[in-house]
Amino acid sequence: MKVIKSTSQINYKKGKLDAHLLLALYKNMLKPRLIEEKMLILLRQGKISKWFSGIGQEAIAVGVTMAMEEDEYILPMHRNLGVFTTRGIPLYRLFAQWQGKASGFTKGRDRSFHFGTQQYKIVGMISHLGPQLGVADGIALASKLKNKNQVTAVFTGEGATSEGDFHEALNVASVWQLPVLFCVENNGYGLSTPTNEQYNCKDIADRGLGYGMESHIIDGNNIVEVYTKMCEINASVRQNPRPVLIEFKTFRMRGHEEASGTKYVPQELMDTWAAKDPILNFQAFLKEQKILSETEEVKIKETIVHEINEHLDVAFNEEAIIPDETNELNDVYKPFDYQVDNENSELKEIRFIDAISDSLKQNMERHEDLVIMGQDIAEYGGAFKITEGFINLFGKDRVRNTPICESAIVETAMGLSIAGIKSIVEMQFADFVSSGFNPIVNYLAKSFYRWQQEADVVIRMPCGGGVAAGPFHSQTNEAWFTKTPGLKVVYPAFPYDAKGLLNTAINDPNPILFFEHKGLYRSIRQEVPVDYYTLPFGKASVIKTGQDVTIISYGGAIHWALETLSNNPEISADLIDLRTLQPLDTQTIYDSVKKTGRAIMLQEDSLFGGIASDISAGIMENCFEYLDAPVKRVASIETPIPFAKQLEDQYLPKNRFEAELKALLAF
Ligand SMILES: Cc1ncc(C[n+]2csc(CCOP(=O)(O)OP(=O)(O)O)c2C)c(N)n1
Repeated sequence: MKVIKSTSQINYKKGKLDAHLLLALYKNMLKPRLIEEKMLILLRQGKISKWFSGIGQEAIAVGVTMAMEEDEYILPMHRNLGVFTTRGIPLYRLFAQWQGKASGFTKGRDRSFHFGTQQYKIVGMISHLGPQLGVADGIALASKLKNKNQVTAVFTGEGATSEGDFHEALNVASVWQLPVLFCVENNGYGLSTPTNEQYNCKDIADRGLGYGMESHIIDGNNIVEVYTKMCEINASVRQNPRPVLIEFKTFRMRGHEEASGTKYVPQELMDTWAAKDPILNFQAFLKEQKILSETEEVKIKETIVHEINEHLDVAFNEEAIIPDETNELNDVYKPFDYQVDNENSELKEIRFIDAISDSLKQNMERHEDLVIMGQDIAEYGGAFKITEGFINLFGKDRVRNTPICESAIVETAMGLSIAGIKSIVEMQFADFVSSGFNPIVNYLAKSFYRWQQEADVVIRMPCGGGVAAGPFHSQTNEAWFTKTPGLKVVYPAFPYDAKGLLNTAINDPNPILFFEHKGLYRSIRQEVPVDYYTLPFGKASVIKTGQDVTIISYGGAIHWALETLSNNPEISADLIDLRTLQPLDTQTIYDSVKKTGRAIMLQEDSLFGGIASDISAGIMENCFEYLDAPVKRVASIETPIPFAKQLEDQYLPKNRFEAELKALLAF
């Protein structure tokens, strides 16, 4: 810190705050500033990578954090070093995190502030910015459901308020009256974009009205104002849970990140805000008030600098991580100890849809916190009536109608998981998952690998064609997810499997996409145990056994294969129902292909990039010398799925399968 001002330019109203507390606010702001000044030197020396500066914005992170209880969650962004330091994280751990070392928080797997820690009740961002806001909704929902009287604070820049996630998260928080503090740091620029190109209202706080939400504007450079107002708001929200939108006016004094500079910012603006520096002004104020002497100031700074240097030594001296492929692979999924639970109960013939409904009901009984969320699932019972009657059994707190906002609800589910609550999200149709795609593939899928935080969420996906419902109500979009490490993908074809696998999915703490072919809902019946039972993931079921060919399929297409075999009793085939696509039971596939020497895949999705392609490649790589014919994939044609029946029939592979199977046998 170079300039020392003699008089304060900010009007501090210290009210009842005592000298001890004022000094604590000062020290807590000073620490991130001095760390940053050191980081800027290290950056110039090439000793650290990218740096996002929060210089000039410290009062917000520090004031908000100090106004919260230690066990209340904070979800910071990339300029909130002050949150991490105020929560008392040992500095060497932060330095190790930034250097990609093992004593950081992500085992070198993610950079800068992209991590969370349950120990310090901090949930760090993902690069996409906006998803933080919906995750805060989930944590706050958990606090409300458990009557904890806690607040959750989440940060965002003004730039990220333009993302849909912001709108969705505020709307959900307001409709559900969740105790979230939405803290917008309005620092003038989003990278190079000034506020007038980002939004078209006077203040972001004005938006509160539209969401039916209380809002405030706070001088983000005035630590006393930030702290006292946040203490007041927090006390009131703990008593009376509700969301509050708070706009902190501040300024970004350095580049978006160090390499990007500030050439596009008028010098005048820089000078105006430099005069409002939150630390220099507060320091001058403390001196005016005789709370801080020159000697104390020097001593405080020396102590912090000493701490920084000591911890930097620790981090620099720590060995670099030695890559170990097994370690990496073992951390993609949270270990799950599958429990066999096969009660020998009475059997009852039920439809596929009843199997899903039974499983959900039995799980709501077994897991007392389990929450189901989805559009129209409460009184209306869901688009397919699967949760009909559930609110009478479990109440509206646990069977939650949601606004139409797939992203925010997936993020809310993530937040619930962070706070220790399992949840199930029903997509009204699997097609609509695209509106919640980002948090699934970037937040839920990567969170365990990044910082060992499970995403204990099942996303139910009513999917599939053959029902003349057109391009947006017929897709089977499992391939969007099978390629993303961190997700499990389950796709049953029979009521027995549907119930047992859904039970396992709900027990498993990993994020699971559970596909339910809606064409099977009311057309497929089977005898199913009335009581609860589980089935393991990664175990295909061999429905028919034979000698001449291996047929591999799943979901609705299994029933086309069965029909083909029943129409052609002379064909001797192994028919493998994969049941789960991730994990995939390659052993059963390869054993069968080695026996029959021929393999054909039947997939409802269009061909390119589907799971059939990967299975085909796997067979080539593992069973080549056993093959008597090239591996064959049969799938839908490369168009979107059409509406008119004759077009849909042409699109789907059902009618082509028999000829392809016979051609393969004749090869
Ligand atoms: C979805 C997404 N789009 C773009 C970016 C690139 N990006 C990262 S930070 C940023 C600016 C964010 O501005 P703001 O929210 O105002 O926060 P600030 O950096 O000013 O603190 C941009 C464009 C991103 N990370 N994620």
